[in-house]
Amino acid sequence: MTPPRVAVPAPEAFSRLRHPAVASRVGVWLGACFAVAFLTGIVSHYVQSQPTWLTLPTRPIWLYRVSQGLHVAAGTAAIPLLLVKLWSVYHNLFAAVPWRSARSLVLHLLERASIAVLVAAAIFEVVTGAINITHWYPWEFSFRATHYAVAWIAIGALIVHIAVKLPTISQALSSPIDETDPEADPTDPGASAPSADQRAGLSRRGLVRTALVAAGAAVVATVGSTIPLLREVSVFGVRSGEGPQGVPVNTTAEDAGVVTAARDPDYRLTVVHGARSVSLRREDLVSLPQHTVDLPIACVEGWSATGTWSGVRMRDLLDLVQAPPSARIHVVSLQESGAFNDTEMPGEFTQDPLTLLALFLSGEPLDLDHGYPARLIAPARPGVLQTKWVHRIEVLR
Ligand SMILES: Nc1nc2c(c(=O)[nH]1)N[C@H]1C(S)=C(S)[C@@H](COP(=O)(O)O)O[C@H]1N2
Ligand SMILES: [Mo]
Repeated sequence: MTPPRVAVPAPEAFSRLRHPAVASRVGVWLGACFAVAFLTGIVSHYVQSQPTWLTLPTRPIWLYRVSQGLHVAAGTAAIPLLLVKLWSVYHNLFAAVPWRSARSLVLHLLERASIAVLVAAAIFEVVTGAINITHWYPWEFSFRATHYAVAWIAIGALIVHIAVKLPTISQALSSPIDETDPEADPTDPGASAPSADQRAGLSRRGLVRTALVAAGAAVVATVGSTIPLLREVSVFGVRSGEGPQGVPVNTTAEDAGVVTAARDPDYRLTVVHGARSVSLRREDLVSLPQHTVDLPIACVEGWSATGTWSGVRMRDLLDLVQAPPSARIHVVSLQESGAFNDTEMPGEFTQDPLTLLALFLSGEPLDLDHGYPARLIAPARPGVLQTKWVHRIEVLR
């Protein structure tokens, strides 16, 4: 009697796909995404923490825009790849541990423990990153410190994993992906000549291609927040690219609770250097020499947009209080609470002729949501440090 033909793949078709040939190929791409995300993550961490021992580059002006765009794109691509990778190997986690000797038992358990750490860390990074780019902070812990610490755990566990699996990986990568030679791996049901059902189903090559297409599609669907040309196709981009004066808004003046203070006619910018200090109204700032620069706001969340900013050079303001060359400063916002209401700016940025205390965007006075009466704008810096509603600048040394 001929068995009935069914459209669903037979179970052995799945076991044929859950194979090192798939796991290693998807793993190579996933590893590449993790490497890019790790390196650009280190960049972002230091650019934000600005340790005094490190001189940060101020050129090219798009440095942070590109590096953080890559970070978010690599993390996004990693999501479908991680799912396919886990699907192709998870049965191994529950397989019985072969009992040969105490030593082999310990080695097996150690290997599984390291994979458990890798999987947990990888899922944590991808999930917290994805939640962060939607600008939703549902946790108590500091996102940046935790995401950074777990990245080291993930990359360490990844290196151990690659080292342990190297023989399997190199064997899998050097054999044809859809191997049908029974000699190749006698324990592999897919290694025997494929049945009609198996041939009709998805091949391993097809699965790897599908995973890569899904990763590419995920990137294209989100990266438009950074690349204006792709904005139209980026249906899941977290920022539409729209906002007052053509630049998206991260925190509005209302959210920051600064509407009254920012509109107050008694607003003064105070610049302090030791015992010296000057107090300037917005009109005073406008009557100082004005400069215009094209610089991007490049948010850590991956979106970015270029604005044409005009205002006073930071260096000119610091000269008013005779600050030394390349002085490090502390910048304070009218905003009273929140993590972004004050920032430090190292000397390489305060000295840079492109660093402005901006008063205008696209030739109009700054929108209240973009930081009216005055906001920082500097090259190659993350958006989070481009403080809005500035009212005090202190020279640190
Ligand atoms: N005072 C203050 N400044 C701030 C913020 C803030 O919340 N408060 N957000 C920062 C972040 S995270 C970004 S990305 C930019 C966004 O600037 P925009 O809203 O003008 O685009 O402002 C930065 N400056
Ligand atoms: Mo941001």
